Amino acid sequence: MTQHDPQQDIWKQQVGEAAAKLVEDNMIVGLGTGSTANQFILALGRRVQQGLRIAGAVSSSQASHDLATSMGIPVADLDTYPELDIYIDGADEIDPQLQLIKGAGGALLREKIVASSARRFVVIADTSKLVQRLGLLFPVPVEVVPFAITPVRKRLEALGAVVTTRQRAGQTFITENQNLILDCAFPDGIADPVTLNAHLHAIVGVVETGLFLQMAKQAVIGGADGVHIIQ
Ligand code: ABF
Repeated sequence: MTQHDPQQDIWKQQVGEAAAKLVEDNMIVGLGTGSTANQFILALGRRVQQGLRIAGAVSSSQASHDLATSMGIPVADLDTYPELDIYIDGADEIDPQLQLIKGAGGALLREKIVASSARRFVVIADTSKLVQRLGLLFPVPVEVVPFAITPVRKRLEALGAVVTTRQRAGQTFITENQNLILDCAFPDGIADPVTLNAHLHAIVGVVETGLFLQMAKQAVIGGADGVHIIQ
């Protein structure tokens, strides 16, 4: 894990504001999860209060739903809006091809569902999230059906992963979908994310992985040199 730099909070705020400017009148907007996505939601809320009229929003977590609602953003669900114009969310790692590791916050399944329902997925982050190779800083979170946890763990270990069951506050972490998360560390990083993701998905009992590949179209990155777009 990288060390927290207070400057990062300012960069997150800057990318949140830049991302909110990508939202246009009458768009249906997907809301990500995490501290960077929160800055986007706050900035979008301020724009809505100033008169931006979005058609609706869909949230990837209860926390983002609650924050958005408190800002006056009209949040509905995928039954109401099965297709979104734009999805904006953070990430844990971003490589030069805009392949991502996501899910440190535990919302990866809903994040991936909302991202895949959007015509355009924009990832937002500060420069600490940029990596040359995925997997060196963060494990890959794998969401698993509780009934299958032990056989799935063995199969993940057979793929070379160092597996930890996600805990929070001393308890086994349970996702909003009532599943568990196995964090899979790959000490040398991930040489071929596409093949790894295919192997992970082939394990029965795996619901989803935190590898978001060929999904993000654009990255809005904040750092010492200001806000940059990568695409
Ligand atoms: C979500 O929040 C997750 O997919 C990712 O794990 C995390 C990033 O959080 P933060 O912006 O707080 O670093 O986007």
